[in-house]
Amino acid sequence: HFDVVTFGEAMVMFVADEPGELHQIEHFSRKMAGAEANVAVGLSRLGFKVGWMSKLGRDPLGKYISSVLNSEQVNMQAVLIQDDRSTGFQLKAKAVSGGDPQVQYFRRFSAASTMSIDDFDASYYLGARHIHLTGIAPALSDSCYHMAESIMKQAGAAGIPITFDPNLRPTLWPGEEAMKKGINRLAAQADWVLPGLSEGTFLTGFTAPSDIAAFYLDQGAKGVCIKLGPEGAYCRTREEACTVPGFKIAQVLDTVGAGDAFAAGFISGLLSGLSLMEAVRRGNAMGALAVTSTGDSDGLPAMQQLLEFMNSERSAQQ
Ligand code: KDG
Repeated sequence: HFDVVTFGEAMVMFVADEPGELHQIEHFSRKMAGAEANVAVGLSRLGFKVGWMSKLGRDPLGKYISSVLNSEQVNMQAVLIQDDRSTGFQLKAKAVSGGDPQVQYFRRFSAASTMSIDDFDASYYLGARHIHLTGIAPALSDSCYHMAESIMKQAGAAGIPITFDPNLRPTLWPGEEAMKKGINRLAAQADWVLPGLSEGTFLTGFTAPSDIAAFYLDQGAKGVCIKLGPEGAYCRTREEACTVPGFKIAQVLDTVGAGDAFAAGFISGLLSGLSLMEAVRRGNAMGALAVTSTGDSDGLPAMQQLLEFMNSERSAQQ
């Protein structure tokens, strides 16, 4: 049995080696991207048993993703090969002064977009201690949306806690209203909703973290964590609320993947039975470590390294 199971699309990511617009770039470095796969890698490095459900094409990009996730010890038993489709990829610009870099996807009609609940054995995910979903996989196709909904329903009935990161990707949806409706419908079935502040504002119409949290608590969530970037995160359940300050980072290289790192840290805290504040603090520490590297998951630490980072920061603050 797994500690955590997730599902989604992994892509090969070609990150520009030099600054400039994507059409000008001559040299790229190859990495792996994909929000759910990043969370899987994060949790696996922290020592948890993780399963990832997906589809890849029978092509060199798919082989590369398999080899990365195998070497990260993410379980690949529920990764299927779709012969008539390709593995998706993306180009990413070099981030300038620590912002969000330009990204171009090549993932339409990808192998992963053909995922359907009937392709997977329910015992793979229903044996897990925890399930993590994001709003990206459900945006890939109707069958992927249905798969997310169905997993959430089954997990809810089986009493398996679910975290849901909205991870808004407007280019994957037919329009903003469809995205809002589609994401909120899934969020209403999650135990924990983990939006960024601007995502939460878009989805609920509220600007204050406490109001965004209240919106999802009213719909049945157990807890809501709103990621505030360098300011840390605000978390609220029915019983308590806290703002946990972020960790200071000398040089922010690339913010993509910070939310996934937060999710991995926060979930690890839940699984280890930490208090809400300590789980959020772990999420913040993971997010801080993730922004110090250009790959989405390169900066993710092993448990020992994470605890050392958190301890050194604690003493720096005292
Ligand atoms: O959260 C990071 C992801 O955005 C990145 O790894 C790529 O999954 C990805 C996406 O769809 O944008």
